[in-house]
Amino acid sequence: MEYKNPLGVDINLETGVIPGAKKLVRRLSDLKGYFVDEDAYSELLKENPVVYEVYAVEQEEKDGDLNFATTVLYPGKVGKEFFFTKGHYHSKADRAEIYYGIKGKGGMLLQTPEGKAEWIEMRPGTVVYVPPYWAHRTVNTGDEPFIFLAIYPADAGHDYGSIAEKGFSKLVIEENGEVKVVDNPRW
Ligand code: M6P
Ligand code: ZN
Repeated sequence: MEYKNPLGVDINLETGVIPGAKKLVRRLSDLKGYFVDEDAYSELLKENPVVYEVYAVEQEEKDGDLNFATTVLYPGKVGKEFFFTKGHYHSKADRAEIYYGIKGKGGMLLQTPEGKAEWIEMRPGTVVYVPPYWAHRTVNTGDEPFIFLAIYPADAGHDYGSIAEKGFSKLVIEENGEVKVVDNPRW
């Protein structure tokens, strides 16, 4: 039997960086078609800000193993819509996931394939259980980076397809200085 080595790493709780992790950067240009207000998207694309960064420690895609990753989701809006992660189902759709809020303010939109949506607010210390089959997207509703940890099965995979095409049935927007979860007119 070959055993893998255990690993302990310290997440920087201010920056979200995991030393030695693989870093992925998503800019606004990587989120083409994701935001409802296309004019606001084109305008902000001139600056093409970083929307989020992911620091991932991933294993081979094998049943039984676990991956973990932090995400640093920057504050910002496209029109009224707050910055968000792409959002995905798992390629193995029955795989669950756990999120843990580290810094900043935001929440998670979850959705079943039939379009039933849920919004869960997240603060430092909030644990969110993502059940099997639910798509999930995080949203930064604050004015500082929203940082959280995710732990997910190594064989879960990411299925971006239907979210990239249709989005979620709900949008998270700012209206009159308030955070609102409203129906997506394009759904
Ligand atoms: C979390 C995890 C990752 C995911 C990342 C960004 O860290 O769920 O698996 O990649 O968020 O989300 P997305 O892949 O939807 O852009
Ligand atoms: Zn996931």
